[in-house]
Amino acid sequence: MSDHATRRDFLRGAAAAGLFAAGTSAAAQDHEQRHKPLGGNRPEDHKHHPPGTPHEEDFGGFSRYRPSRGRDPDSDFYLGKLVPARGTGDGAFYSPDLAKLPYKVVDGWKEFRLNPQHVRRELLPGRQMDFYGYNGGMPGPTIEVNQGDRARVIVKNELPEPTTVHWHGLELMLQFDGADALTQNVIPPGGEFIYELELHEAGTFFYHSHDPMQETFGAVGWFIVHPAEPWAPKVDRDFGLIIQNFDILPSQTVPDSWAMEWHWHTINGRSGPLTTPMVVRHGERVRIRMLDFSPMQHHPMHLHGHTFWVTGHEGARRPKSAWIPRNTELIAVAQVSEIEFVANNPGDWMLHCHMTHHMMNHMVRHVGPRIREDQDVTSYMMDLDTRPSVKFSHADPGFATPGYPQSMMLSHGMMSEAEMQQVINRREVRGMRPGWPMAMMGLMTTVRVLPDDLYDLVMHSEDSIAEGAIFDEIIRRFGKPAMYEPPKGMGHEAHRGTMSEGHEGHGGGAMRDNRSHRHHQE
Ligand SMILES: [Cu+2]
Repeated sequence: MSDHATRRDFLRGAAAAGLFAAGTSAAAQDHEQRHKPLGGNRPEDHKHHPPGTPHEEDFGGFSRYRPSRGRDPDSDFYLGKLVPARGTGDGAFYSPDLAKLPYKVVDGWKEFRLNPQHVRRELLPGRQMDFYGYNGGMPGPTIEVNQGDRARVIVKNELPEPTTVHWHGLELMLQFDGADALTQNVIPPGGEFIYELELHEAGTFFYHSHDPMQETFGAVGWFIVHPAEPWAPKVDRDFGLIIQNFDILPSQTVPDSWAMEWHWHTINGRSGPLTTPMVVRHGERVRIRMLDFSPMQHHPMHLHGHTFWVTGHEGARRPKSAWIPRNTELIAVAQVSEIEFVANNPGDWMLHCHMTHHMMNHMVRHVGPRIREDQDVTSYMMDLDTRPSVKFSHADPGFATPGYPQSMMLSHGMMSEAEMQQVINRREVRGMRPGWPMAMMGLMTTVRVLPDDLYDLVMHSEDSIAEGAIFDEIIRRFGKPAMYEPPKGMGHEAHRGTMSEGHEGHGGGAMRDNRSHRHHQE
């Protein structure tokens, strides 16, 4: 289906469903529109061919558009293993929230300029921290080349201390390996060093400072080498996620490189809920490359709603006979896992680290919430039966633990309205379920699988989309609306101590415009 046809279809369909919130600020009108079904009135018809779902193909019992596994585990299409791309995406590598490093061709070499430097990065709205990165980014900008290319990287050290750059995984000429002392002299502050890399490999590599302390400050970036012969099957989407942990002590903005308790968890330099969702079309073949560049923690990354194939690592692509189906993939320090799956299950699906202490920031003892306020720990430890009761509330003054930290810089417990707007006023999150930021913390992000018409509405239209409208429509088309309970008081306002107006009773039925009607009294 062409993009034009798709757009026509969704405009027609979306208008009928009242998905456009523009000019419909009255709550009653919103409510009515919200419950008007899109297209026909027989949802059971949509089970077979919901709106926005292209024609089915047969892949031995595996469907591109429905959760399914296929009949024969040894078939090429089992769990979507070799199901081809839909042809809807361009398959270009895309690392949300990270830049790409430009180059110019000089005498047959692709010439990049990489500047190690101090970088400020906003991990969450208002949480500006200090790092070591490259060219204004932490992680640094992505270097992208093709197998067979020759790359020259001119590194100018803008750090206040010496550095070198290591090209992780490349089988390169010894003198360019970046291992200071062992293979080269350090690059002094203000100094320059030229690395020449002749790329016979293909795969997911990365560059980083070879000073361990600088690594804990964030000095890393992608080095993607695309294969001369494209990997088969092609993908519609190719995402990259760099996972990191930092220890940033109370009232500080600089990571502690000696620490062992990592409590800021980031994906591409952002913590949930500020991580940017990966938005894909229903039925697309998707690749996600994940690098763990944490100082010393591994991450079991778990994807909801889909089973993926592990197709490669930082060394190279796996032979297809060695692909492994999983829904949780453990990635250790300095390792990459590449996963591929067919996005056959519409909705907003978490991709998150499954270690409980990485599921939100500040899950360590020296920064955690003090749950028994104003009590002398040593006295009640002498007699555990006298322990005072736990008080666990963000509004609890016990959170103001001496020394830590002004408002704890918790992920969203203490966000101002303006800061929350920074989270929810992004294109990629439009129409998600009210209150969704409460679920996204620390080392978490989202894969949004949207039927074509809803994808175009979210990603390409300038129309405003009411909070929850896309989610509701997916429930209506693919879920069991009669059994669905809308959110009650789950708007993010309800979870902040400073909440001034509630939405109890409205819940998901509150069809609010993200941009202009958030304070509309309903
Ligand atoms: Cu983890």
